[in-house]
Amino acid sequence: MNKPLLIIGNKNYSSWSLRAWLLLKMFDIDFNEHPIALFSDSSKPILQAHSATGKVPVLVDDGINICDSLAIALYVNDYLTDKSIWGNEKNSKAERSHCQSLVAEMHSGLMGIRSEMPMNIRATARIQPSKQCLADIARVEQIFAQCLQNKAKSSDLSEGYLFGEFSVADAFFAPVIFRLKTYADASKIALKPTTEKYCEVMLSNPYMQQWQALALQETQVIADDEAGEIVRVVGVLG
Ligand SMILES: N[C@@H](CCC(=O)N[C@@H](CS)C(=O)NCC(=O)O)C(=O)O
Repeated sequence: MNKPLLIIGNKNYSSWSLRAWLLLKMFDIDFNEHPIALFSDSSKPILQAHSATGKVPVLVDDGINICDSLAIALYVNDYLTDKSIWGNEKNSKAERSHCQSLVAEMHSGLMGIRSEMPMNIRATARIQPSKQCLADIARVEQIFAQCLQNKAKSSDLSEGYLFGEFSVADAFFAPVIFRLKTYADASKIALKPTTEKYCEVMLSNPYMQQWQALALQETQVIADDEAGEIVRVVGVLG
C-alpha cells in the first residue's frame, strides 16, 4: 500500500501545516510530503486539485483526501495509529475531554494571536498587540499553566507535554510557540515561567527543530504574513 501523502505549505509560515506534520511525525507515521509554495502563481491550481477547501494541509491516504488539520488528526486517531492522540492512554475521561476542548479552542478561536502574530519562524518582530491579542496570550498562558500543574500533581511521569505524553493539543499549540518566539520578547510581552518552560520543551522537540531548520532554508517571502517591525531575520534570508 502507498504511504500517506501530506500536502503542506511553506514551513516558515504555514501554521496549520505544522500541526498536521508534527502530529504525523510524533505518532511515527511513515508518510511522504508534498510542499507547496503558498500564494505563488502555481499554488492555487495544485491546491484545488487536491483540496476541497483550496487550503493546506491535506492528507491523501487510501484514495481519500482529508482536508483540514482537525480532520487529519481525527483520521490519524481512527486509522493510522493504535496509540491515543489525546495524551497518555491512562488519562481520565476529564483529561481526554479537556485535551479535546483545547484542540477545538485553538482550531476555532484565539483569533487575536492568529491574526496579529502570524507564524514567521525566521523573524524576530516587534508588534503592538491589541487588547484581544493580549487577552489571547493570557488565555494561552493559563492553558499551559493549568495543564502543566495538573500533570505535576498527578503521579504520571510527565514528559513536559500538556497531557503527559505528546498529544494533539501539543501539535495544535506548536505554532503558538514559534509565534511567541518571534514576537514576545521583541514586543516586551513578559511570559510566565510555566510558559517559558513549556516553550523550552517544545523547542527542544527534535521534529520542531527539524521543521524550524527547514523553514530557515526557505526563500519565499509572503508579505501578508510579515507582521510588525522586523528586527532580525535568521536563515538564508538573514
Ligand atoms: N481550518 C483549516 C485552515 C487551513 C488554512 O487556512 N491553511 C492556509 C495555510 S496555513 C492556506 O492553505 N492558505 C492558502 C490559501 O488560502 O490560499 C485547517 O485547520 O487546516
